Amino acid sequence: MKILQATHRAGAAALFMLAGVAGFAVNTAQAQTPAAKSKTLDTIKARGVLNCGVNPGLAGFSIPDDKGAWTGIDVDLCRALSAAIFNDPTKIKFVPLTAKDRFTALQTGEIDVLSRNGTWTMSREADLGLLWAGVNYYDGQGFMVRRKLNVSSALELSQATICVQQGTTTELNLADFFRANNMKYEVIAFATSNEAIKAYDSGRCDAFTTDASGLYAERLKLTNAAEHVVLPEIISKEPLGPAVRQDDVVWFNIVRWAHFATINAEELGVTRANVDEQRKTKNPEIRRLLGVEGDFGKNLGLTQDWAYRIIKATGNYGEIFDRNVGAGSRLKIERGLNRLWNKGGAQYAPPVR
Ligand SMILES: N[C@@H](CCC(=O)N[C@@H](CS)C(=O)NCC(=O)O)C(=O)O
Repeated sequence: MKILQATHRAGAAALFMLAGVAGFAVNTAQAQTPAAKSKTLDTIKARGVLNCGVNPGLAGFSIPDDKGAWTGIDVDLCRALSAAIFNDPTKIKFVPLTAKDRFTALQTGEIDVLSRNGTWTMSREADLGLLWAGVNYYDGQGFMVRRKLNVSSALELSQATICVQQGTTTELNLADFFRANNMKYEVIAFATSNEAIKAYDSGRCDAFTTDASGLYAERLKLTNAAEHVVLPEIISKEPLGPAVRQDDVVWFNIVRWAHFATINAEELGVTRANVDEQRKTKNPEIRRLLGVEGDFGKNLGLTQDWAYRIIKATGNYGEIFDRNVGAGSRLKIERGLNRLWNKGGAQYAPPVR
């Protein structure tokens, strides 16, 4: 009898605990239901513009034309955000920032997002209190030299003078590479890329080093691009993407899903030209992405058609890449690692569901 009672009591306790757990689960689910608040999003909406930190002038990434109209892969990330928030890709104040000043501008709240060919590194998140919302360009560092130097590998650059930009991962990788290979070098570091490339062009340095995408872009500024060659070595990983502060996880999610929307659109064959037509599709994945079914934007403080707005404004990731840095641009960079995951590349987005 005693044993029975004890068992009974234990059973009741177990039941009670189970109920407690179930109750807790229900409560948490309910607590998550109301639309999450983003202070950053509220501020942007009240201000009427997105403050977007960009590179002052890097072809393919962010560059103003003579009328002050900005284009580039990093600019398009901001256009996507502006489209999702305001249903208008032009509600943006572009804030040009040097490599050295960019993180302070984000930390102090001068900008809402930093979309400036910034490499995602551990210390930039852990020490600077930032978060990378994604990778819109997988890159790596390379070298450019004068053809007449007759050098075919970066390993032949011992004793060379190298032009580089301050406040970049480029400076650090350069030091690592020469140390690891027991080579000596002289570095001349500049505050801006313009100064660095000009110094290289004028012959002050034997080599110029930066992200490979930057080599393609900066080459366009040289007096005679044909006199220069890019060496085969890629000495680092440079996952470039937009960064935000750590104080607003909902805003972080908005930036990250704006980028993912463009990747998912490419994977699903949704383009700027066919996005209206695609709203009528039976494909459930496309219907969810475009907000025909479900309301996935709501809990981020966005509308049901948030991703439709993005694709309508910027096109999918493949279109963004081609137009700015790929085949349809002056840079003509191959997709390489930036192909979709199912086409042999590294670009991958989780599903909208
Ligand atoms: N990805 C690297 C380098 C970024 C960087 O600033 N690169 C230079 C060289 S291409 C640049 O964009 N300069 C343009 C400018 O400051 O005008 C980093 O995040 O540190």
